[in-house]
Amino acid sequence: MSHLSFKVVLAGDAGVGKTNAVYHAFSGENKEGPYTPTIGACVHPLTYDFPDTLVTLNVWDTAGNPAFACLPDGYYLEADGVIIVASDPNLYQDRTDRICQGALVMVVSPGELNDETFVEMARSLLERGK
Ligand SMILES: Nc1nc2c(ncn2[C@@H]2O[C@H](COP(=O)(O)OP(=O)(O)OP(=O)(O)O)[C@@H](O)[C@H]2O)c(=O)[nH]1
Ligand SMILES: [Mg+2]
Repeated sequence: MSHLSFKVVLAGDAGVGKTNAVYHAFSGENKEGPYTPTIGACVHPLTYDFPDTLVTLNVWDTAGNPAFACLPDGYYLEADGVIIVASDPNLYQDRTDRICQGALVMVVSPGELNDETFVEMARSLLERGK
């Protein structure tokens, strides 16, 4: 059994449900309590068991509120994948093109980010890494 790890940046607008989705993917449960904006970024490992290979996504859940994301470019360094959840993905796409040109990019509409998004990213990175 081999084990691959990838850095995935989760980027997008404030309040679109990025942190809630990571919490659900990690625990299988909905996050309770009030909305708490992410400050900077929180890294969460999500591990998926594919045939012969464990894939860990180290998900960098970034702040959507610009007031809490004063160094956003640095978060994208060395990213293998970027998930963009935004009404206008261009801002995040431009940054991806500038900082981590080779990253695999998935654009998701607000409200459509779910467990399957992360599984699909893990599968795609695994396929690409072979
Ligand atoms: N009470 C309140 N709820 C909000 C606000 N903005 C978003 N929400 C709700 O909070 C939930 C999403 O929260 P998160 O998953 O933490 O959102 P996020 O994308 O991680 O947001 P950031 O960390 O700020 O980028 C959704 O259910 C929203 O409806 C707000 O300003 N006030
Ligand atoms: Mg958040």
